[in-house]
Amino acid sequence: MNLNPKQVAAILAEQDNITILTHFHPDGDTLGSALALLRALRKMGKKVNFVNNDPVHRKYAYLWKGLKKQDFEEKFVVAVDIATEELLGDALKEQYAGKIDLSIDHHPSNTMFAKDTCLEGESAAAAEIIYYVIKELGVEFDGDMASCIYTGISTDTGCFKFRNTTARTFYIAGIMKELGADTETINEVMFEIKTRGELELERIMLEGMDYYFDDKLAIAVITQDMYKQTGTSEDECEYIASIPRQVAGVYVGVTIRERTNGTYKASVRTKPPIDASEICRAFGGGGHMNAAGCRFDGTLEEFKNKFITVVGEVL
Ligand SMILES: [Mn+2]
Repeated sequence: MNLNPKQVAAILAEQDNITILTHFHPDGDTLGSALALLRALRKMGKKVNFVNNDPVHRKYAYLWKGLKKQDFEEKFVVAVDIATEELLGDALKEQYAGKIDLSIDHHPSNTMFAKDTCLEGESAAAAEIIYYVIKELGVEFDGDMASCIYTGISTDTGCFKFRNTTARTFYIAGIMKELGADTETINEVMFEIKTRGELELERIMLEGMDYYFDDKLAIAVITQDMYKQTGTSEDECEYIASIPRQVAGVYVGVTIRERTNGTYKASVRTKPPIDASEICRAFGGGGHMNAAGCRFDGTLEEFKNKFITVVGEVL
């Protein structure tokens, strides 16, 4: 059964000693959702921590400003913005697979891995659902919570540019602004400022970008060597996946990244009517209509060629 935010709030109200899990290579939505919920539950007097599989970029530090890790014996585990147990990352998967009590998510590809799930596939961000959960919990919003929700919503919509943005997205963002979300700083940190290294990485990536099918498909590659060369790292450069699709005429933008273990992953961004999650399913991945991802264990050439085949079939 798919729970609604009211039912989620009723379950959470009964629980204590809660751990909130984020997805691997945490982004603004999984972190913003986790921290908004954590702050709300702590306001109710509950003991709550959040856990990440990977290091988190320092630009997100304001999300947990003023919070300390609490000491308790964990009794209830919540996953936010996580479609499959694979996406927990290796360490968290090892520890929590099969033991997650509640999943709050907006990926239509959610595999229903948790005991209870609240899945709203039409939400632009998991943070939209978290907003309604907190409202149902009856906790009063403060500026920090509003900033957390706003971060989730703005990052998953590319600052309200992507097609997942709905009237409800703007509505909730408006309420967050009114409740004290620091939208100016968040927008600047998330969408405006880049380091010289990041710009240099973009330059090298664009130089090597290849086009196929009359420029309808663009494939860019980022290697570990390129991170080294520019002094950047993967968690700093999330936004880069949206660049290939920015090209006029491109319907499918693929950004392939080499992982530290030598395997590859790809972010796929599409324009309508092309379904990014359908493309990624051919690789065992998934996601949303216009943004999805997958991993691959073979060589870079094999990965590229398979994309050319799969995308050729849907174009
Ligand atoms: Mn999300």
